[in-house]
Amino acid sequence: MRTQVAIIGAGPSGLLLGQLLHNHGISNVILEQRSGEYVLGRIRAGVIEEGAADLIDRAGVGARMRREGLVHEGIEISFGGKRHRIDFRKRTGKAVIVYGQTEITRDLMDGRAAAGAETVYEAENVSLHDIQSGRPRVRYRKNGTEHEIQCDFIAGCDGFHGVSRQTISESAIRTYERIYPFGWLGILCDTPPVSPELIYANHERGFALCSMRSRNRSRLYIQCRLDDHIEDWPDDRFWGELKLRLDQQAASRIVTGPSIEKSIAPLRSFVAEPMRFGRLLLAGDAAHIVPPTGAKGLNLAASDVHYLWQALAAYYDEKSAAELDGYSARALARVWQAERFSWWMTTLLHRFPEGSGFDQRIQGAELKYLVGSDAAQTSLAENYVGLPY
Ligand code: RFL
Ligand code: PHB
Repeated sequence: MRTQVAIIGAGPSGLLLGQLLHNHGISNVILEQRSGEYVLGRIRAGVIEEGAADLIDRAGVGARMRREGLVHEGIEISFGGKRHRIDFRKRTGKAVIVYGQTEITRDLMDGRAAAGAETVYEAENVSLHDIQSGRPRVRYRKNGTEHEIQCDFIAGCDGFHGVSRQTISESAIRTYERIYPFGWLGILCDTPPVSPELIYANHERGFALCSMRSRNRSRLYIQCRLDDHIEDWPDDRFWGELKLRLDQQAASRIVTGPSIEKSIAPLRSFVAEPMRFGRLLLAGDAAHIVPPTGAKGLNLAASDVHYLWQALAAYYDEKSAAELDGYSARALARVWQAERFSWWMTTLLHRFPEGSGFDQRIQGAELKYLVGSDAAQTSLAENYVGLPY
């Protein structure tokens, strides 16, 4: 089989890139190792920046997000028993949309099916070949038969554990990493949100986040130990712990119910440089990871895809490789801004097990500065709603 761009991975990066390329007349095939159902079963991001929302519109699949997504014009930061609102609209003129990654993925899948573009689910043993040549190839196995795709470019959109980045020789890639000494325990629950806006709580027992998916579905997280297991956290214990970490008013508004999903995620910052190796271009979690505190992972995947599809369009429309040559540097400049913000939010809001009294006093001072300073609130707001592409 031959196509112009072979895309590895049908997460948000791969599906969004595929749709934008397809709409522009650039042929592509997506290879995904899991089933479509499995991909839709992963509960992940919930906050969409305006830039990412515009790109989803541009891909032609934004109608449901615009209809059902909740526009949020601020967040609340809770510490010392009080909540403080950061007003995005006032500080930046912008807002974010709360709409689940699962729903975006579903909309992109539906769009792709309607467009008649090919996705191979349950593709096994995907391997990349000749990425430094002008004629790269991808091989995979499906239902016991070996297949090969010849293409002009390979887009590695296969997440942190994918095969694309691992194909690159170690001497050609440089990685930067921080692993945080805690995780997030998250539950999804069909109960109304604690508050109309997201609450990010700093508490001596650890961080907590009250988020949502809709007016009757809550997504809640608490900081947990890295060696905690799901079985250690029956629903009652989760609700009890969340209550302790919120201010009294928010705690009194919690409506408990059985969890419909529960998972533990470790927190990590990671960047691989560069993001291009010959004819292989990395995008999204395949190239970088942020801790979820800044709600940036999915949004960074979208900005990578924005730069990448424009570069590929310029290559095919104008026979110019200049934008492709600049892809890695352009994408990484924005990646590092989001890495900094996500690291800062994580450091500001979590309890570090090894943290000294000095560290805690500095954290307290930073929180007080934030809620007392217009400049500090503007800085948080402009990063949270998303820096320009
Ligand atoms: P994905 O979503 O991991 O998709 C990669 C796809 O590639 C497939 N794959 C392969 N396919 C073929 N062959 C192989 N060898 C393959 N190896 C892997 C995988 O099956 C998968 O389908 O990466 P992508 O598309 O780059 O998207 C990135 C986002 O999913 C991620 O950044 C966000 O979910 C991060 N994130 C959040 N981001 C936000 O912007 N806002 C948030 O509020 C937010 N909250 C979160 C999050 C991530 C979380 N976890 C658990 C990681 C909250 C959590 C808890
Ligand atoms: C979520 O709703 O899953 C969510 C929201 C904000 C974050 C992280 C996760 O910072």
